[in-house]
Amino acid sequence: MITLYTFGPAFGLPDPSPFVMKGEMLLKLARLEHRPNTRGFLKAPKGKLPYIDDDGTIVADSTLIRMHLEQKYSIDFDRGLSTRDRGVAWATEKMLEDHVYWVLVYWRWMKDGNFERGPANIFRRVPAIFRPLVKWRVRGKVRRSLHGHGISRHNEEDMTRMSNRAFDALSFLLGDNKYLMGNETCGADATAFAFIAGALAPVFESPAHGKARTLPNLIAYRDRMMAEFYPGFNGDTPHLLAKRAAPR
Ligand SMILES: N[C@@H](CCC(=O)N[C@@H](CS)C(=O)NCC(=O)O)C(=O)O
Repeated sequence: MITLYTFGPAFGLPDPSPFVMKGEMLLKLARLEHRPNTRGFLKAPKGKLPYIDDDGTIVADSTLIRMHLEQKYSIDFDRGLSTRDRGVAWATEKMLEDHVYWVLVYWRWMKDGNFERGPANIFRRVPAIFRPLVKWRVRGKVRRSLHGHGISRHNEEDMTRMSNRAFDALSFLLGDNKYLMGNETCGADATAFAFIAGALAPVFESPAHGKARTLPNLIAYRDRMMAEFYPGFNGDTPHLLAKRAAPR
Protein backbone atom coordinates (compact mmCIF):
# COMPACT_ATOMS: atom_id res chain seq x y z
CA MET A 1 0.00 0.00 0.00
CA ILE A 2 1.30 3.42 -0.94
CA THR A 3 1.09 6.27 1.57
CA LEU A 4 0.80 9.74 0.07
CA TYR A 5 1.76 12.55 2.43
CA THR A 6 -0.63 15.46 1.98
CA PHE A 7 -1.80 18.66 3.66
CA GLY A 8 -5.44 17.52 3.64
CA PRO A 9 -8.48 19.24 2.12
CA ALA A 10 -8.52 23.03 2.39
CA PHE A 11 -9.68 26.17 0.55
CA GLY A 12 -12.50 24.21 -1.09
CA LEU A 13 -9.94 21.86 -2.68
CA PRO A 14 -9.01 18.22 -2.07
CA ASP A 15 -5.62 19.64 -1.15
CA PRO A 16 -4.35 23.24 -1.12
CA SER A 17 -1.13 22.15 -2.84
CA PRO A 18 -1.41 21.59 -6.60
CA PHE A 19 1.61 19.29 -6.36
CA VAL A 20 -0.13 17.12 -3.77
CA MET A 21 -3.28 17.03 -5.91
CA LYS A 22 -1.11 16.08 -8.88
CA GLY A 23 0.46 13.25 -6.86
CA GLU A 24 -2.93 11.98 -5.77
CA MET A 25 -4.27 12.21 -9.31
CA LEU A 26 -1.32 10.19 -10.63
CA LEU A 27 -2.13 7.44 -8.14
CA LYS A 28 -5.77 7.57 -9.18
CA LEU A 29 -4.89 7.50 -12.90
CA ALA A 30 -2.61 4.55 -12.22
CA ARG A 31 -5.40 2.85 -10.22
CA LEU A 32 -2.98 2.09 -7.41
CA GLU A 33 -4.32 1.63 -3.94
CA HIS A 34 -3.12 4.41 -1.65
CA ARG A 35 -3.96 6.22 1.52
CA PRO A 36 -3.38 9.87 2.42
CA ASN A 37 -1.50 10.85 5.55
CA THR A 38 -1.56 14.47 6.72
CA ARG A 39 1.13 14.04 9.36
CA GLY A 40 4.23 13.86 7.20
CA PHE A 41 5.22 17.47 6.59
CA LEU A 42 7.74 17.78 9.42
CA LYS A 43 9.46 14.61 8.24
CA ALA A 44 9.40 15.49 4.54
CA PRO A 45 12.82 14.53 3.13
CA LYS A 46 12.98 17.67 0.98
CA GLY A 47 10.93 19.89 3.28
CA LYS A 48 8.01 19.83 0.84
CA LEU A 49 4.89 17.83 0.06
CA PRO A 50 4.05 15.56 -1.62
CA TYR A 51 6.12 12.50 -0.99
CA ILE A 52 5.16 8.86 -0.91
CA ASP A 53 6.15 5.80 1.06
CA ASP A 54 5.78 2.87 -1.31
CA ASP A 55 6.44 -0.19 0.80
CA GLY A 56 9.45 1.45 2.43
CA THR A 57 10.68 3.32 -0.64
CA ILE A 58 10.38 7.05 -0.04
CA VAL A 59 9.98 9.23 -3.10
CA ALA A 60 9.75 13.01 -2.68
CA ASP A 61 8.58 15.34 -5.48
CA SER A 62 5.55 14.88 -7.71
CA THR A 63 7.59 14.41 -10.88
CA LEU A 64 9.83 11.82 -9.22
CA ILE A 65 6.69 10.12 -7.91
CA ARG A 66 5.44 9.90 -11.49
CA MET A 67 8.76 8.45 -12.64
CA HIS A 68 8.75 5.96 -9.78
CA LEU A 69 5.22 4.76 -10.63
CA GLU A 70 6.10 4.51 -14.32
CA GLN A 71 9.15 2.41 -13.54
CA LYS A 72 7.95 0.22 -10.70
CA TYR A 73 4.46 -0.51 -12.05
CA SER A 74 5.26 -0.31 -15.79
CA ILE A 75 2.75 2.48 -16.30
CA ASP A 76 2.80 4.75 -19.31
CA PHE A 77 0.58 7.68 -18.33
CA ASP A 78 0.90 9.03 -21.89
CA ARG A 79 0.16 5.76 -23.70
CA GLY A 80 -2.50 7.36 -25.92
CA LEU A 81 -0.27 10.20 -27.11
CA SER A 82 1.89 10.68 -30.18
CA THR A 83 5.52 11.61 -29.53
CA ARG A 84 4.69 15.21 -30.44
CA ASP A 85 1.83 15.34 -27.97
CA ARG A 86 4.02 13.77 -25.30
CA GLY A 87 6.34 16.72 -25.78
CA VAL A 88 3.50 19.25 -25.68
CA ALA A 89 1.99 17.64 -22.56
CA TRP A 90 5.30 17.66 -20.70
CA ALA A 91 6.03 21.29 -21.63
CA THR A 92 2.52 22.34 -20.56
CA GLU A 93 2.97 20.64 -17.22
CA LYS A 94 6.21 22.47 -16.65
CA MET A 95 4.65 25.82 -17.65
CA LEU A 96 2.15 25.27 -14.86
CA GLU A 97 4.62 24.04 -12.27
CA ASP A 98 7.47 26.44 -12.88
CA HIS A 99 5.60 29.56 -13.90
CA VAL A 100 1.88 29.64 -13.10
CA TYR A 101 2.51 28.08 -9.69
CA TRP A 102 4.56 31.06 -8.55
CA VAL A 103 1.99 33.57 -9.72
CA LEU A 104 -0.70 31.73 -7.75
CA VAL A 105 1.56 31.54 -4.69
CA TYR A 106 2.13 35.29 -4.95
CA TRP A 107 -1.58 36.06 -4.90
CA ARG A 108 -2.37 33.51 -2.18
CA TRP A 109 0.40 34.50 0.19
CA MET A 110 1.26 38.13 -0.47
CA LYS A 111 -2.20 39.71 -0.55
CA ASP A 112 -3.60 40.13 2.92
CA GLY A 113 -7.22 39.24 2.10
CA ASN A 114 -6.28 36.02 0.32
CA PHE A 115 -3.73 35.17 2.98
CA GLU A 116 -6.28 35.57 5.78
CA ARG A 117 -8.96 33.55 3.95
CA GLY A 118 -6.45 30.88 2.92
CA PRO A 119 -2.92 30.15 4.15
CA ALA A 120 -3.38 31.91 7.52
CA ASN A 121 -5.73 29.10 8.52
CA ILE A 122 -2.89 26.60 8.29
CA PHE A 123 -1.42 28.15 11.44
CA ARG A 124 -4.47 27.58 13.61
CA ARG A 125 -2.78 24.49 15.03
CA VAL A 126 0.12 26.63 16.31
CA PRO A 127 -0.40 27.80 19.92
CA ALA A 128 -1.88 31.32 19.86
CA ILE A 129 1.11 32.85 21.61
CA PHE A 130 3.55 31.76 18.88
CA ARG A 131 1.17 32.10 15.96
CA PRO A 132 1.95 35.67 14.81
CA LEU A 133 5.70 34.96 14.83
CA VAL A 134 5.33 31.66 12.98
CA LYS A 135 3.00 33.27 10.41
CA TRP A 136 5.42 36.15 9.89
CA ARG A 137 8.40 33.82 9.48
CA VAL A 138 6.68 31.45 7.06
CA ARG A 139 5.27 34.33 5.03
CA GLY A 140 8.77 35.83 4.92
CA LYS A 141 10.13 32.52 3.64
CA VAL A 142 7.51 32.47 0.88
CA ARG A 143 8.34 36.12 0.03
CA ARG A 144 12.02 35.21 -0.37
CA SER A 145 11.16 32.19 -2.53
CA LEU A 146 9.06 34.41 -4.81
CA HIS A 147 11.96 36.82 -5.10
CA GLY A 148 14.42 33.98 -5.69
CA HIS A 149 12.24 32.56 -8.45
CA GLY A 150 12.02 36.06 -9.89
CA ILE A 151 8.24 36.33 -10.36
CA SER A 152 7.74 38.93 -7.63
CA ARG A 153 10.39 41.19 -9.17
CA HIS A 154 7.76 42.04 -11.78
CA ASN A 155 4.95 44.44 -11.06
CA GLU A 156 1.48 42.95 -10.71
CA GLU A 157 0.40 44.13 -14.14
CA ASP A 158 3.26 42.33 -15.89
CA MET A 159 2.80 39.25 -13.74
CA THR A 160 -0.85 39.23 -14.77
CA ARG A 161 -0.02 39.62 -18.47
CA MET A 162 2.21 36.57 -18.13
CA SER A 163 -0.27 34.40 -16.26
CA ASN A 164 -3.09 35.44 -18.62
CA ARG A 165 -1.00 34.16 -21.49
CA ALA A 166 -0.47 30.84 -19.71
CA PHE A 167 -4.17 30.39 -18.93
CA ASP A 168 -5.05 31.22 -22.54
CA ALA A 169 -2.48 28.69 -23.75
CA LEU A 170 -4.00 26.05 -21.51
CA SER A 171 -7.49 26.88 -22.68
CA PHE A 172 -6.43 26.78 -26.38
CA LEU A 173 -4.74 23.43 -25.85
CA LEU A 174 -7.73 21.92 -24.06
CA GLY A 175 -10.21 23.23 -26.62
CA ASP A 176 -13.23 20.93 -26.70
CA ASN A 177 -11.25 17.88 -25.59
CA LYS A 178 -12.58 15.79 -22.77
CA TYR A 179 -9.11 15.54 -21.25
CA LEU A 180 -6.14 17.83 -21.75
CA MET A 181 -4.76 16.14 -24.86
CA GLY A 182 -7.83 14.35 -26.25
CA ASN A 183 -10.25 11.62 -25.35
CA GLU A 184 -7.87 9.74 -23.08
CA THR A 185 -6.18 10.90 -19.93
CA CYS A 186 -2.44 11.52 -19.92
CA GLY A 187 0.05 12.33 -17.17
CA ALA A 188 -0.33 16.06 -17.64
CA ASP A 189 -4.04 15.80 -16.75
CA ALA A 190 -2.94 15.27 -13.15
CA THR A 191 -1.11 18.58 -13.24
CA ALA A 192 -3.55 20.53 -15.37
CA PHE A 193 -6.50 19.54 -13.23
CA ALA A 194 -4.64 20.37 -10.00
CA PHE A 195 -3.63 23.81 -11.19
CA ILE A 196 -6.95 24.68 -12.80
CA ALA A 197 -8.79 23.64 -9.64
CA GLY A 198 -6.36 25.78 -7.60
CA ALA A 199 -6.84 28.76 -9.92
CA LEU A 200 -10.62 28.39 -9.64
CA ALA A 201 -10.63 28.00 -5.86
CA PRO A 202 -13.45 30.23 -4.62
CA VAL A 203 -11.50 31.49 -1.60
CA PHE A 204 -9.06 33.63 -3.58
CA GLU A 205 -9.45 36.88 -5.49
CA SER A 206 -6.82 38.10 -7.94
CA PRO A 207 -6.41 38.92 -11.61
CA ALA A 208 -5.07 35.39 -12.16
CA HIS A 209 -8.05 33.76 -10.47
CA GLY A 210 -10.33 36.21 -12.30
CA LYS A 211 -8.78 35.24 -15.64
CA ALA A 212 -9.27 31.51 -15.00
CA ARG A 213 -12.94 32.19 -14.22
CA THR A 214 -13.43 33.73 -17.69
CA LEU A 215 -12.44 30.52 -19.48
CA PRO A 216 -15.51 28.26 -19.66
CA ASN A 217 -13.63 25.22 -20.99
CA LEU A 218 -11.29 25.29 -17.98
CA ILE A 219 -14.27 25.48 -15.62
CA ALA A 220 -16.06 22.62 -17.38
CA TYR A 221 -12.88 20.52 -17.35
CA ARG A 222 -12.42 21.13 -13.62
CA ASP A 223 -16.02 20.09 -13.03
CA ARG A 224 -15.71 16.94 -15.17
CA MET A 225 -12.45 15.90 -13.56
CA MET A 226 -13.78 16.58 -10.07
CA ALA A 227 -16.89 14.47 -10.73
CA GLU A 228 -14.83 11.61 -12.21
CA PHE A 229 -11.92 11.51 -9.78
CA TYR A 230 -13.30 13.04 -6.59
CA PRO A 231 -16.93 11.93 -6.60
CA GLY A 232 -18.58 13.05 -3.40
CA PHE A 233 -16.18 15.94 -2.83
CA ASN A 234 -18.39 18.99 -2.76
CA GLY A 235 -15.85 21.68 -1.99
CA ASP A 236 -16.53 21.67 1.74
CA THR A 237 -13.31 21.61 3.70
CA PRO A 238 -14.80 21.19 7.14
CA HIS A 239 -11.58 20.74 9.09
CA LEU A 240 -10.57 24.27 8.20
CA LEU A 241 -14.01 25.64 8.89
CA ALA A 242 -13.95 23.91 12.26
CA LYS A 243 -10.60 25.49 13.05
CA ARG A 244 -11.83 28.86 11.88
CA ALA A 245 -14.60 28.62 14.44
CA ALA A 246 -12.22 27.54 17.22
CA PRO A 247 -11.23 30.12 19.84
CA ARG A 248 -7.99 31.91 19.07
N1 LIG B 1 8.76 20.21 -7.09
C1 LIG B 1 7.90 19.81 -5.99
C2 LIG B 1 7.19 21.02 -5.45
C3 LIG B 1 6.41 20.72 -4.19
C4 LIG B 1 6.02 22.00 -3.46
O1 LIG B 1 6.40 23.11 -3.83
N2 LIG B 1 5.27 21.81 -2.37
C5 LIG B 1 4.90 22.93 -1.55
C6 LIG B 1 3.40 23.02 -1.40
S1 LIG B 1 2.63 23.50 -2.93
C7 LIG B 1 5.47 22.75 -0.16
O2 LIG B 1 5.40 21.67 0.41
N3 LIG B 1 6.00 23.83 0.40
C8 LIG B 1 6.47 23.83 1.76
C9 LIG B 1 7.71 24.64 1.92
O3 LIG B 1 8.30 25.08 0.93
O4 LIG B 1 8.08 24.83 3.09
C10 LIG B 1 6.93 18.74 -6.48
O5 LIG B 1 6.69 18.64 -7.70
O6 LIG B 1 6.44 17.96 -5.66
